[in-house]
Amino acid sequence: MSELPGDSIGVAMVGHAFMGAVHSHAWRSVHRFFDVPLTPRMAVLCGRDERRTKEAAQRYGWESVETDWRALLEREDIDLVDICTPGYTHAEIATAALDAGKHVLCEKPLANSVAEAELMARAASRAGERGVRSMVAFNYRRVPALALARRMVAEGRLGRLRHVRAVYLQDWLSDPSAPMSWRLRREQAGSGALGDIGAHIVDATQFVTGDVLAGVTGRTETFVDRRPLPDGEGTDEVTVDDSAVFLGRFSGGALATFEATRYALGRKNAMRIELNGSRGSLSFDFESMNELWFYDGEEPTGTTGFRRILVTEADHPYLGAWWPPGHLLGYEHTFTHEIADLLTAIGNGKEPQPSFADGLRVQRVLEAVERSSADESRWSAI
Ligand code: SOE
Repeated sequence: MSELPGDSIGVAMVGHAFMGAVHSHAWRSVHRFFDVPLTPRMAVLCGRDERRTKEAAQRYGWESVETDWRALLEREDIDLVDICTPGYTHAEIATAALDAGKHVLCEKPLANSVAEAELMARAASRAGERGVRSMVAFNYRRVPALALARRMVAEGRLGRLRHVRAVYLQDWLSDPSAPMSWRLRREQAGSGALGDIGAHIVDATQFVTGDVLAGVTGRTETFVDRRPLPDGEGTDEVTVDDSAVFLGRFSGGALATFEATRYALGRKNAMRIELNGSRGSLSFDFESMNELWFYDGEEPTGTTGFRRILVTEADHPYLGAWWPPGHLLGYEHTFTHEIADLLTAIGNGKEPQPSFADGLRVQRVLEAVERSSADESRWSAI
């Protein structure tokens, strides 16, 4: 690791599409709003195409570019590698970076298979013994309303959890003529809606409940199995799921239902979670991400009802760093929070959360859903 002056940390980011843009925004602003022990230096952006990478570096504020991620591992001025590339590249880059002594932040899902995630978790644990840290980027944990929900569950405000209901609804594939992309190829994305957005609700429900899924059963479906290539020259096969629906049981006894789809017309990024406990219920929808709805079952029946908590008070999670009450936060802030937590953990010599071991656990859930879906004998025909 480099001998950077004072408290700075040299960051390299691999990939500069949607996630690269949003991570860049967070790296640029985190230390201006949060008292983090390390100040990021946006040292290098890495991408395969030199011209496009240079353009992106200039736009997002990176000092230099590389076109081969292996070069990052040789650079003394790089302390941390942020992986914002498709899933099939995660295992190779992350394990090499950790072995080279670089901290790693890796986009979700951690990998494309349990086998890859196991390799990564092992590399993370080896690296951890040398003080080299790793984290998987499940950003929805850093939505203040969901962090507040976790706090309320832990304080017992919901009592004993009975039901967990989680959906993640998008609609960008509803049109059968929407073009092919890497997200629709198993060898690149691992799975479809299941891994891309189902992984978020698995992580977020485990985070909010403070519990883990003990078992699942489910079905995945591909509604449109061929799509036009982006250049209009022919079509290609879709090899991932379009939609996944599954049931789960938490180790604490709560029953859970999950739905992840890219075919819910009109729902753009509706990540919704509802919890029902013996004392109360909570309800959250990312499309209104500054709100958390709480039903307190212990209030007198005449006046009880779901009430909206506007999660913008200074004592709500992360809010102290931002604007006065009522001035809303957005999607990008979740990444700033994620990186603030990461830098705080690294600076304080702690393991950041969620760890690669947590990412592996999510991967096991995804693979269990696929296993169950592939097994016709678990489907009761009518
Ligand atoms: C696309 O489905 C996507 O960008 C996901 O990959 C992200 O993780 C999610 O936050 C928004 O939707």
